[in-house]
Amino acid sequence: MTSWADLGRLPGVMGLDHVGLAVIDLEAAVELQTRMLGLTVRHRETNADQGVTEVMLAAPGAAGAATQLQLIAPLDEASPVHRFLARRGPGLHHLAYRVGDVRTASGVLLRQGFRLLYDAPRAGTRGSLINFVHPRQTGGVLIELVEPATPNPGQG
Ligand code: V0V
Ligand code: CO
Repeated sequence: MTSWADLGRLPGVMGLDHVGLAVIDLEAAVELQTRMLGLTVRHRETNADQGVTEVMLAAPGAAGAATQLQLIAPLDEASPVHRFLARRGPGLHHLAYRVGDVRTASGVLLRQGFRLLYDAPRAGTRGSLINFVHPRQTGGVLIELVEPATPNPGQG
């Protein structure tokens, strides 16, 4: 259990917000996830700043803040996801942990000696604020911190 002494030295993770998969063919990936697992599309968005087009899916009937699947395809060759696909092929790209306040969480991680990719949080899905820790510092998995814009990010 988290003790009071831990508050302020932990980033305040509330849950696994989403798992990001890098894909080449977005619609084929959506079709696979819906046909194979029955996941349903919750949201679609293009994020030019991140260089991706994305689709968020979740289990049907899952509660509002349920963990989602984020399928991401590169917008162009400058996209970090394009580099990822060229190097490693399609697959697990990042784990996104939901936090109450991404600036606070980032500060805590900085004090622990981690480097955040951005000096200030950037715009993520549905008006969220996001930042990342490089996979080199985390055992090979890109870690995203996400502060949702709304309290029930998976709904609708
Ligand atoms: C690169 N590497 C990875 C990786 N990307 N390893 C695991 N998971 C990944 N996603 C490895 C790569 O294979 C090399 O390993 C090493 O890191 C190279 O590091 P690098 O030279 O810094 O590589 P780059 O230039 O590919 O950049 C990696 C970073 C880049 C993480 C800096 O992908 C980035 O800026 N990511 C943050 C933005 C992003 O990913 N956006 C898309 C998601 P070896 O060869 O050294 O062993 S957008 C999103 O999630 C949104 C909008 C949202 O949720 O709201
Ligand atoms: Co993400």
